[in-house]
Amino acid sequence: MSRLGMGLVGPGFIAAHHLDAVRRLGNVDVIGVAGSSPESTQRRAAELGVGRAYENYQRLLDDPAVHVVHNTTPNHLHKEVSLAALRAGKHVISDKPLASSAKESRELFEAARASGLAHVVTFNYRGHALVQQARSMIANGELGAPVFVHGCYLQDWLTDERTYSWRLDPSLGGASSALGDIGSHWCDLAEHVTGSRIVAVLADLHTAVPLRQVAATASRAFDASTDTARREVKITSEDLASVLLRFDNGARGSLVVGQVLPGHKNDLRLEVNGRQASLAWRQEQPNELWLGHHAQANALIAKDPARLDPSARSYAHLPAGHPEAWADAFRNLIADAYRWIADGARPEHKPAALPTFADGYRNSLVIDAMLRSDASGGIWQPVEHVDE
Ligand code: SOE
Repeated sequence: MSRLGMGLVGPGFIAAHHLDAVRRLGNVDVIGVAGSSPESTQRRAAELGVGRAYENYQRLLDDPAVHVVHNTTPNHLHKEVSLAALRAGKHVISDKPLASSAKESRELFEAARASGLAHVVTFNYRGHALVQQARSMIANGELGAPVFVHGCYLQDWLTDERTYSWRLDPSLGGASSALGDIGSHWCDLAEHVTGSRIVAVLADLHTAVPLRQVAATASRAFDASTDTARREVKITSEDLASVLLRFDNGARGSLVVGQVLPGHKNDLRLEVNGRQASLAWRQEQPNELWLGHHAQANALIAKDPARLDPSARSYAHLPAGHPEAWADAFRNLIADAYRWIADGARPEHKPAALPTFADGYRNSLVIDAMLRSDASGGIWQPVEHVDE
């Protein structure tokens, strides 16, 4: 198959970035989109420059021109749409978190594994060249054995109590809010970069803004609503989390997550300290990787394809001095997904950096263990092992 057709279900905020990434590939045709109502789908299809607006997602799945389904629906619809797509014989690229709960994620993982189709979850921060550089340096032993893995994912778009999102409603967003939305990215990144698994967690969760004044129309991530008519809504899911971590290689770690922290826009930071050296990467400065030493000068590695490890080089497309960022990393993930699909989607052909439903399921188990730990009043909880 030389060209592939893609269809997208859930044409909201992130959908535009899926389409942008796919359009940059060259061998993929954007066939159509399906949304929550025929009217809203028509409008979004026009805004996004997409030819077909399906009446509902089932019509999209019935279309033989669609080989790959991008599932960018709100979390509570992930399972239904991804399962239906797999049953219709379509490859699936799902937004994170994989589903609303670990139980649902498990169903998706098992269905995907049995399907022989490609299954991808958008832990897109893996797609940065310097993230791949960090991963290869650790795998090559350049840091020595990792002993401490720590960092944060901090945002401020939910600071204002007049801002509301479906992510805060457990029936739409799932059991966790900040952890599922962004803590999930950090945990995936920490495991991917270190090549080790989080096996136990101790979590303290908190809702710093327990009452919100909700406008008639919900605001999108990073936007404030301008509506004036409002009602008060009680929030039960966490907007802050502090977590201690244990990894299967014996490393210890910690993570802080928050979405109500003024000044922090999309502040994801990961630091790994090995016995010989340390490294740190920051999402808002993705073209630099900090290297820390004990008995020699510290260094900054710049994103320069000529100086990167061969496994990281293909994730950098521009020469030194030309920054690449969020959208480029997202495109790298989507490119890996379509490369895998074009190669027949066999497990042995999966690009090493590409996150699958197995990663999405394991990630749900990590978040689930954090929720259990907090509910138990602060007791360490093991993370269930997944046989992939
Ligand atoms: C909002 O918190 C959000 O858009 C997340 O949903 C994305 O996954 C993250 O990459 C950026 O922030």
